[in-house]
Amino acid sequence: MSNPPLPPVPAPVPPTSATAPTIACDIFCAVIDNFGDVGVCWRLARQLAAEHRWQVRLIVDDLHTFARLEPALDTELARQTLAGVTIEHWREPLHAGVALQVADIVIEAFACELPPAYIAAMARRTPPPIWFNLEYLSAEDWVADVHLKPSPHPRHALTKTFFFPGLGPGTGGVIKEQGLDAARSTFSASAPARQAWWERATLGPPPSPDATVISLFAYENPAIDALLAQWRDGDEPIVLLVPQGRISGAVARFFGLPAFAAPTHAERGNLRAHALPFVPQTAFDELLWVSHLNFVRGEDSFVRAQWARRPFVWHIYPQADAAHLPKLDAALGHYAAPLAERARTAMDRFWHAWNGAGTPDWADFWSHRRAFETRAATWGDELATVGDLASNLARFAKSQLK
Ligand code: TRH
Repeated sequence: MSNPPLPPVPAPVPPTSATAPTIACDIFCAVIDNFGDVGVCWRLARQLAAEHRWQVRLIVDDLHTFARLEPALDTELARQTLAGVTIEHWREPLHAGVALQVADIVIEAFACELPPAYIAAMARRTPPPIWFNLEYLSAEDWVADVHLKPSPHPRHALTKTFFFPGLGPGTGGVIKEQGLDAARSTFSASAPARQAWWERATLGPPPSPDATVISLFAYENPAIDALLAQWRDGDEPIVLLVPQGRISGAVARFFGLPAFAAPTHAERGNLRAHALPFVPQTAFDELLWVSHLNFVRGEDSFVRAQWARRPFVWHIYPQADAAHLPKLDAALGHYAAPLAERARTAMDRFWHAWNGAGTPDWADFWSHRRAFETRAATWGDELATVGDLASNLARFAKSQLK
Protein backbone atom coordinates (compact mmCIF):
# COMPACT_ATOMS: atom_id res chain seq x y z
CA MET A 1 0.00 0.00 0.00
CA SER A 2 1.43 3.40 -0.90
CA ASN A 3 1.48 6.15 1.70
CA PRO A 4 -0.71 9.22 1.13
CA PRO A 5 1.09 12.54 0.82
CA LEU A 6 2.19 14.16 4.06
CA PRO A 7 1.19 17.69 5.04
CA PRO A 8 3.95 20.27 4.96
CA VAL A 9 6.22 20.32 7.98
CA PRO A 10 7.45 23.73 9.14
CA ALA A 11 10.79 23.69 7.35
CA PRO A 12 11.44 27.27 6.27
CA VAL A 13 12.21 27.77 2.59
CA PRO A 14 15.41 29.50 1.52
CA PRO A 15 15.15 33.08 0.28
CA THR A 16 14.89 33.66 -3.46
CA SER A 17 17.11 35.96 -5.46
CA ALA A 18 14.14 38.32 -5.89
CA THR A 19 14.23 38.97 -2.15
CA ALA A 20 17.99 38.96 -1.66
CA PRO A 21 18.88 39.23 2.01
CA THR A 22 20.48 42.46 3.06
CA ILE A 23 21.40 41.82 6.68
CA ALA A 24 24.27 39.41 7.29
CA CYS A 25 24.27 37.39 10.48
CA ASP A 26 26.90 35.02 11.91
CA ILE A 27 25.81 32.51 14.55
CA PHE A 28 28.57 30.74 16.49
CA CYS A 29 27.61 27.46 18.16
CA ALA A 30 29.72 25.16 20.31
CA VAL A 31 28.11 21.83 21.10
CA ILE A 32 28.46 21.13 24.83
CA ASP A 33 26.52 17.88 24.82
CA ASN A 34 23.37 16.30 23.41
CA PHE A 35 21.38 18.10 20.73
CA GLY A 36 19.96 21.27 22.24
CA ASP A 37 22.82 23.68 21.50
CA VAL A 38 22.93 23.01 17.79
CA GLY A 39 19.19 22.26 17.73
CA VAL A 40 18.33 25.78 18.86
CA CYS A 41 20.95 27.41 16.62
CA TRP A 42 19.89 25.49 13.54
CA ARG A 43 16.23 26.41 14.04
CA LEU A 44 17.10 30.05 14.59
CA ALA A 45 19.42 30.15 11.57
CA ARG A 46 16.79 28.67 9.25
CA GLN A 47 14.11 30.99 10.51
CA LEU A 48 16.22 34.14 10.21
CA ALA A 49 17.09 33.13 6.64
CA ALA A 50 13.61 32.10 5.55
CA GLU A 51 11.33 34.51 7.34
CA HIS A 52 13.56 37.56 7.84
CA ARG A 53 15.57 37.17 4.64
CA TRP A 54 18.86 37.51 6.48
CA GLN A 55 22.03 36.12 4.99
CA VAL A 56 22.89 33.66 7.73
CA ARG A 57 26.13 31.82 8.39
CA LEU A 58 26.09 29.16 11.11
CA ILE A 59 29.53 28.26 12.45
CA VAL A 60 29.41 24.98 14.40
CA ASP A 61 32.20 22.99 16.01
CA ASP A 62 30.55 19.54 15.93
CA LEU A 63 29.13 18.55 12.55
CA HIS A 64 28.52 14.94 13.60
CA THR A 65 25.98 15.93 16.25
CA PHE A 66 24.51 18.44 13.81
CA ALA A 67 24.12 15.70 11.17
CA ARG A 68 21.84 13.72 13.50
CA LEU A 69 19.37 16.61 13.30
CA GLU A 70 20.02 17.39 9.65
CA PRO A 71 21.02 14.28 7.69
CA ALA A 72 21.62 16.30 4.49
CA LEU A 73 24.69 17.80 6.18
CA ASP A 74 28.04 16.57 4.84
CA THR A 75 30.31 16.25 7.87
CA GLU A 76 33.43 16.35 5.67
CA LEU A 77 32.80 19.81 4.25
CA ALA A 78 34.34 22.96 5.70
CA ARG A 79 31.58 25.03 4.13
CA GLN A 80 28.19 24.17 2.64
CA THR A 81 24.74 25.69 2.19
CA LEU A 82 21.52 24.09 3.41
CA ALA A 83 18.04 25.60 3.74
CA GLY A 84 19.46 28.96 2.68
CA VAL A 85 22.03 28.95 5.50
CA THR A 86 25.79 28.82 4.99
CA ILE A 87 27.24 26.29 7.42
CA GLU A 88 30.90 26.40 8.37
CA HIS A 89 32.82 23.88 10.41
CA TRP A 90 34.34 25.77 13.34
CA ARG A 91 37.78 24.32 13.84
CA GLU A 92 39.27 25.75 17.00
CA PRO A 93 41.42 27.50 17.91
CA LEU A 94 42.40 29.26 14.70
CA HIS A 95 39.37 29.11 12.48
CA ALA A 96 37.16 32.13 12.85
CA GLY A 97 34.97 32.31 9.80
CA VAL A 98 36.27 32.43 6.24
CA ALA A 99 38.55 35.45 5.70
CA LEU A 100 37.27 36.92 8.94
CA GLN A 101 34.28 38.44 7.25
CA VAL A 102 32.33 39.96 10.11
CA ALA A 103 28.58 40.10 9.72
CA ASP A 104 26.21 42.95 10.64
CA ILE A 105 24.78 40.81 13.44
CA VAL A 106 26.88 38.36 15.46
CA ILE A 107 25.20 35.82 17.71
CA GLU A 108 27.36 33.99 20.22
CA ALA A 109 25.15 31.12 21.30
CA PHE A 110 25.17 30.12 24.95
CA ALA A 111 28.34 32.04 25.85
CA CYS A 112 30.41 29.88 23.51
CA GLU A 113 33.26 32.45 23.37
CA LEU A 114 34.08 33.79 19.94
CA PRO A 115 37.58 33.27 18.56
CA PRO A 116 39.82 36.20 19.63
CA ALA A 117 40.76 36.87 15.99
CA TYR A 118 37.10 37.28 15.12
CA ILE A 119 36.53 39.62 18.05
CA ALA A 120 39.52 41.70 16.92
CA ALA A 121 38.02 41.84 13.42
CA MET A 122 34.70 42.91 14.92
CA ALA A 123 36.48 45.76 16.67
CA ARG A 124 38.07 46.87 13.37
CA ARG A 125 34.75 46.87 11.55
CA THR A 126 32.91 50.12 10.83
CA PRO A 127 30.28 50.23 12.09
CA PRO A 128 30.86 47.52 14.68
CA PRO A 129 28.43 44.60 14.50
CA ILE A 130 25.44 44.18 16.78
CA TRP A 131 26.72 41.46 19.08
CA PHE A 132 24.37 39.17 21.01
CA ASN A 133 25.00 36.50 23.55
CA LEU A 134 22.01 34.21 23.15
CA GLU A 135 21.43 32.68 26.58
CA TYR A 136 19.77 29.42 27.61
CA LEU A 137 16.03 29.49 28.19
CA SER A 138 14.85 30.06 31.72
CA ALA A 139 11.37 30.86 33.00
CA GLU A 140 12.70 32.63 36.09
CA ASP A 141 11.48 36.16 36.84
CA TRP A 142 14.93 37.80 36.81
CA VAL A 143 15.26 37.02 33.10
CA ALA A 144 13.06 39.96 32.12
CA ASP A 145 15.32 42.29 34.15
CA VAL A 146 18.50 41.31 32.35
CA HIS A 147 17.13 40.68 28.86
CA LEU A 148 18.73 43.08 26.33
CA LYS A 149 21.14 44.48 28.90
CA PRO A 150 24.39 45.67 27.29
CA SER A 151 27.83 44.67 28.47
CA PRO A 152 30.82 46.68 27.21
CA HIS A 153 33.87 44.66 26.14
CA PRO A 154 36.77 45.18 28.57
CA ARG A 155 39.33 45.96 25.84
CA HIS A 156 37.57 46.73 22.56
CA ALA A 157 34.99 49.35 21.64
CA LEU A 158 32.34 46.68 21.38
CA THR A 159 29.14 46.04 23.28
CA LYS A 160 27.60 42.62 23.81
CA THR A 161 23.86 42.45 24.37
CA PHE A 162 22.44 39.64 26.47
CA PHE A 163 19.45 38.10 24.76
CA PHE A 164 17.41 35.94 27.12
CA PRO A 165 14.76 33.55 25.86
CA GLY A 166 11.89 33.23 28.31
CA LEU A 167 8.27 32.33 28.84
CA GLY A 168 6.97 35.66 30.10
CA PRO A 169 6.54 39.29 29.03
CA GLY A 170 9.72 41.31 28.72
CA THR A 171 11.87 38.32 27.72
CA GLY A 172 13.06 37.25 24.27
CA GLY A 173 10.37 34.56 24.01
CA VAL A 174 11.04 31.19 22.39
CA ILE A 175 11.50 30.05 18.82
CA LYS A 176 8.38 29.52 16.74
CA GLU A 177 8.20 29.41 12.97
CA GLN A 178 5.42 31.28 11.20
CA GLY A 179 3.95 28.14 9.65
CA LEU A 180 4.07 25.95 12.75
CA ASP A 181 0.44 26.21 13.90
CA ALA A 182 -0.87 25.69 10.38
CA ALA A 183 1.36 22.63 9.88
CA ARG A 184 0.17 21.16 13.18
CA SER A 185 -3.49 21.77 12.36
CA THR A 186 -3.13 20.25 8.89
CA PHE A 187 -1.40 17.17 10.25
CA SER A 188 -3.83 16.72 13.13
CA ALA A 189 -6.84 17.06 10.83
CA SER A 190 -5.54 14.53 8.31
CA ALA A 191 -6.27 10.89 9.15
CA PRO A 192 -4.21 9.70 6.13
CA ALA A 193 -1.20 11.77 7.28
CA ARG A 194 -1.42 10.32 10.79
CA GLN A 195 -1.90 6.81 9.43
CA ALA A 196 1.17 7.24 7.24
CA TRP A 197 3.12 8.45 10.27
CA TRP A 198 2.26 5.30 12.27
CA GLU A 199 3.11 3.03 9.38
CA ARG A 200 6.44 4.74 8.84
CA ALA A 201 7.41 5.04 12.51
CA THR A 202 6.11 1.78 13.95
CA LEU A 203 5.66 -0.34 10.81
CA GLY A 204 2.05 -0.88 11.87
CA PRO A 205 -1.37 0.76 11.92
CA PRO A 206 -2.37 3.54 14.35
CA PRO A 207 -3.40 2.32 17.81
CA SER A 208 -7.03 1.95 18.79
CA PRO A 209 -8.73 5.23 19.78
CA ASP A 210 -9.01 4.19 23.44
CA ALA A 211 -5.22 3.96 23.83
CA THR A 212 -3.27 6.79 25.43
CA VAL A 213 -0.26 7.59 23.27
CA ILE A 214 2.84 8.81 25.10
CA SER A 215 6.17 9.91 23.65
CA LEU A 216 9.24 9.50 25.83
CA PHE A 217 12.30 11.68 25.15
CA ALA A 218 14.36 11.91 28.32
CA TYR A 219 17.74 11.54 29.95
CA GLU A 220 18.50 8.48 32.07
CA ASN A 221 15.85 8.60 34.78
CA PRO A 222 15.46 6.35 37.85
CA ALA A 223 11.70 7.06 37.90
CA ILE A 224 11.16 5.22 34.62
CA ASP A 225 10.88 1.74 36.16
CA ALA A 226 8.00 2.72 38.45
CA LEU A 227 6.23 4.44 35.60
CA LEU A 228 6.60 1.55 33.17
CA ALA A 229 5.23 -0.80 35.84
CA GLN A 230 2.24 1.48 36.47
CA TRP A 231 1.48 1.66 32.76
CA ARG A 232 1.80 -2.13 32.46
CA ASP A 233 -0.56 -2.72 35.38
CA GLY A 234 -2.99 0.13 34.71
CA ASP A 235 -6.59 -0.10 33.44
CA GLU A 236 -6.03 1.82 30.19
CA PRO A 237 -4.03 0.73 27.17
CA ILE A 238 -0.84 2.77 26.84
CA VAL A 239 1.15 3.08 23.63
CA LEU A 240 4.65 4.31 24.37
CA LEU A 241 6.86 5.84 21.66
CA VAL A 242 10.55 5.88 22.54
CA PRO A 243 12.98 7.63 20.20
CA GLN A 244 16.35 5.92 20.42
CA GLY A 245 18.42 7.67 23.03
CA ARG A 246 19.59 7.90 26.59
CA ILE A 247 16.52 6.29 28.19
CA SER A 248 16.33 3.37 25.74
CA GLY A 249 18.57 1.16 27.89
CA ALA A 250 16.20 1.35 30.86
CA VAL A 251 13.21 0.52 28.65
CA ALA A 252 15.11 -2.46 27.23
CA ARG A 253 15.90 -3.73 30.75
CA PHE A 254 12.25 -3.43 31.77
CA PHE A 255 11.20 -5.65 28.90
CA GLY A 256 14.14 -8.03 29.38
CA LEU A 257 15.62 -7.13 26.00
CA PRO A 258 19.29 -6.57 25.13
CA ALA A 259 18.46 -3.20 23.53
CA PHE A 260 15.48 -1.10 22.55
CA ALA A 261 16.32 0.12 19.06
CA ALA A 262 13.95 0.68 16.12
CA PRO A 263 12.01 -1.25 14.93
CA THR A 264 11.64 -3.16 18.22
CA HIS A 265 8.18 -3.48 19.79
CA ALA A 266 7.48 -4.90 23.22
CA GLU A 267 4.35 -5.58 25.22
CA ARG A 268 3.58 -6.27 28.88
CA GLY A 269 0.09 -6.06 30.35
CA ASN A 270 -1.57 -2.87 29.15
CA LEU A 271 1.70 -1.34 27.93
CA ARG A 272 2.85 -1.58 24.34
CA ALA A 273 6.12 0.19 23.51
CA HIS A 274 7.71 1.04 20.17
CA ALA A 275 11.35 1.99 19.69
CA LEU A 276 11.58 4.75 17.10
CA PRO A 277 14.52 5.88 15.01
CA PHE A 278 15.93 9.33 15.76
CA VAL A 279 14.38 11.49 13.02
CA PRO A 280 15.54 14.73 11.36
CA GLN A 281 14.65 17.81 13.37
CA THR A 282 12.01 18.92 10.87
CA ALA A 283 10.13 15.63 11.52
CA PHE A 284 10.34 15.77 15.31
CA ASP A 285 7.14 17.79 15.81
CA GLU A 286 5.00 15.03 14.31
CA LEU A 287 5.96 12.72 17.17
CA LEU A 288 4.58 15.32 19.58
CA TRP A 289 1.45 15.79 17.48
CA VAL A 290 0.50 12.08 17.40
CA SER A 291 0.87 11.76 21.17
CA HIS A 292 -1.59 12.61 23.94
CA LEU A 293 1.25 13.28 26.38
CA ASN A 294 4.87 14.14 25.66
CA PHE A 295 7.87 13.62 27.88
CA VAL A 296 10.48 16.11 26.68
CA ARG A 297 13.82 17.38 27.94
CA GLY A 298 16.48 20.08 27.67
CA GLU A 299 15.43 23.20 25.82
CA ASP A 300 14.32 22.76 22.24
CA SER A 301 12.00 19.76 22.72
CA PHE A 302 10.59 21.49 25.83
CA VAL A 303 9.62 24.43 23.62
CA ARG A 304 8.21 22.26 20.84
CA ALA A 305 6.02 20.42 23.36
CA GLN A 306 4.50 23.74 24.36
CA TRP A 307 3.70 24.62 20.76
CA ALA A 308 2.21 21.14 20.28
CA ARG A 309 -0.49 22.29 22.71
CA ARG A 310 -0.62 18.89 24.36
CA PRO A 311 0.07 18.01 28.01
CA PHE A 312 3.76 17.37 28.62
CA VAL A 313 6.26 16.50 31.32
CA TRP A 314 9.65 18.18 31.36
CA HIS A 315 12.91 16.43 32.20
CA ILE A 316 15.01 19.51 32.81
CA TYR A 317 18.75 19.41 32.02
CA PRO A 318 20.32 18.55 35.39
CA GLN A 319 22.89 21.03 36.70
CA ALA A 320 25.41 20.92 39.53
CA ASP A 321 24.10 21.82 43.01
CA ALA A 322 20.50 21.33 41.84
CA ALA A 323 20.67 24.73 40.12
CA HIS A 324 18.03 23.46 37.71
CA LEU A 325 15.30 23.06 40.34
CA PRO A 326 14.38 26.76 40.63
CA LYS A 327 14.10 26.74 36.83
CA LEU A 328 11.74 23.79 36.96
CA ASP A 329 9.61 25.57 39.55
CA ALA A 330 9.65 28.78 37.54
CA ALA A 331 8.35 26.94 34.48
CA LEU A 332 5.63 25.31 36.57
CA GLY A 333 4.85 28.75 37.98
CA HIS A 334 3.91 29.94 34.49
CA TYR A 335 2.44 26.77 33.10
CA ALA A 336 0.48 25.32 36.01
CA ALA A 337 -0.63 28.53 37.75
CA PRO A 338 -4.24 28.70 36.47
CA LEU A 339 -4.99 25.02 37.15
CA ALA A 340 -7.36 24.16 39.99
CA GLU A 341 -5.45 23.24 43.12
CA ARG A 342 -5.70 19.44 42.88
CA ALA A 343 -4.63 19.39 39.24
CA ARG A 344 -1.81 21.83 39.94
CA THR A 345 -0.56 19.75 42.85
CA ALA A 346 -0.71 16.58 40.76
CA MET A 347 1.29 18.21 37.96
CA ASP A 348 3.78 19.67 40.39
CA ARG A 349 4.32 16.30 42.11
CA PHE A 350 4.62 14.39 38.88
CA TRP A 351 7.11 16.81 37.30
CA HIS A 352 9.19 16.77 40.48
CA ALA A 353 9.10 12.99 40.67
CA TRP A 354 10.28 12.84 37.05
CA ASN A 355 13.13 15.14 38.07
CA GLY A 356 14.33 13.11 41.01
CA ALA A 357 12.02 13.95 43.94
CA GLY A 358 9.68 11.08 44.81
CA THR A 359 7.91 8.38 42.82
CA PRO A 360 5.61 9.32 39.94
CA ASP A 361 1.92 8.56 40.53
CA TRP A 362 0.49 8.05 37.07
CA ALA A 363 -3.14 7.46 38.10
CA ASP A 364 -3.23 10.67 40.12
CA PHE A 365 -1.52 12.70 37.39
CA TRP A 366 -3.59 11.43 34.48
CA SER A 367 -6.89 11.74 36.34
CA HIS A 368 -6.48 15.46 35.51
CA ARG A 369 -6.00 14.79 31.81
CA ARG A 370 -8.86 17.02 30.64
CA ALA A 371 -7.70 19.95 32.77
CA PHE A 372 -4.16 19.51 31.45
CA GLU A 373 -5.41 19.42 27.86
CA THR A 374 -7.34 22.64 28.32
CA ARG A 375 -4.35 24.29 29.95
CA ALA A 376 -2.00 23.16 27.17
CA ALA A 377 -4.13 25.09 24.68
CA THR A 378 -4.54 28.27 26.74
CA TRP A 379 -0.81 28.23 27.52
CA GLY A 380 -0.02 28.13 23.80
CA ASP A 381 -2.07 31.31 23.36
CA GLU A 382 -0.39 33.00 26.32
CA LEU A 383 3.11 32.12 25.19
CA ALA A 384 2.39 33.46 21.72
CA THR A 385 1.76 36.92 23.16
CA VAL A 386 5.50 37.19 24.02
CA GLY A 387 6.31 37.07 20.31
CA ASP A 388 8.70 34.58 18.70
CA LEU A 389 12.40 34.71 19.52
CA ALA A 390 13.67 35.26 15.97
CA SER A 391 11.29 38.17 15.36
CA ASN A 392 12.07 39.69 18.76
CA LEU A 393 15.79 39.43 18.06
CA ALA A 394 15.46 40.76 14.51
CA ARG A 395 13.39 43.73 15.65
CA PHE A 396 15.90 44.71 18.32
CA ALA A 397 18.87 44.20 15.99
CA LYS A 398 17.33 46.39 13.29
CA SER A 399 16.65 49.11 15.84
CA GLN A 400 20.39 49.11 16.64
CA LEU A 401 21.71 49.06 13.07
CA LYS A 402 22.90 52.48 12.04
O1 TRH B 1 19.37 17.11 23.55
P1 TRH B 1 19.02 17.98 24.69
O2 TRH B 1 19.17 17.40 26.01
O3 TRH B 1 19.88 19.27 24.56
C1 TRH B 1 20.36 20.21 25.44
C2 TRH B 1 21.84 20.08 25.60
O4 TRH B 1 22.10 19.05 26.51
C3 TRH B 1 22.41 21.35 26.10
O5 TRH B 1 23.76 21.24 26.40
C4 TRH B 1 21.60 21.81 27.26
O6 TRH B 1 22.13 22.93 27.78
C5 TRH B 1 20.19 22.01 26.79
O7 TRH B 1 19.66 20.76 26.40
C6 TRH B 1 19.30 22.63 27.81
O8 TRH B 1 17.49 18.46 24.56
P2 TRH B 1 16.77 19.44 23.55
O9 TRH B 1 17.16 20.86 23.83
O10 TRH B 1 15.36 19.15 23.61
O11 TRH B 1 17.32 19.07 22.10
C7 TRH B 1 16.93 17.90 21.46
C8 TRH B 1 16.87 18.15 19.97
O12 TRH B 1 16.77 16.93 19.28
C9 TRH B 1 15.64 18.96 19.57
O13 TRH B 1 16.01 19.94 18.61
C10 TRH B 1 14.73 17.94 18.93
C11 TRH B 1 15.73 17.02 18.33
N1 TRH B 1 15.26 15.67 17.97
C12 TRH B 1 15.27 15.30 16.65
O14 TRH B 1 15.63 16.10 15.78
N2 TRH B 1 14.87 14.03 16.32
C13 TRH B 1 14.45 13.15 17.24
O15 TRH B 1 14.10 12.00 16.88
C14 TRH B 1 14.42 13.55 18.61
C15 TRH B 1 13.94 12.59 19.65
C16 TRH B 1 14.85 14.82 18.94
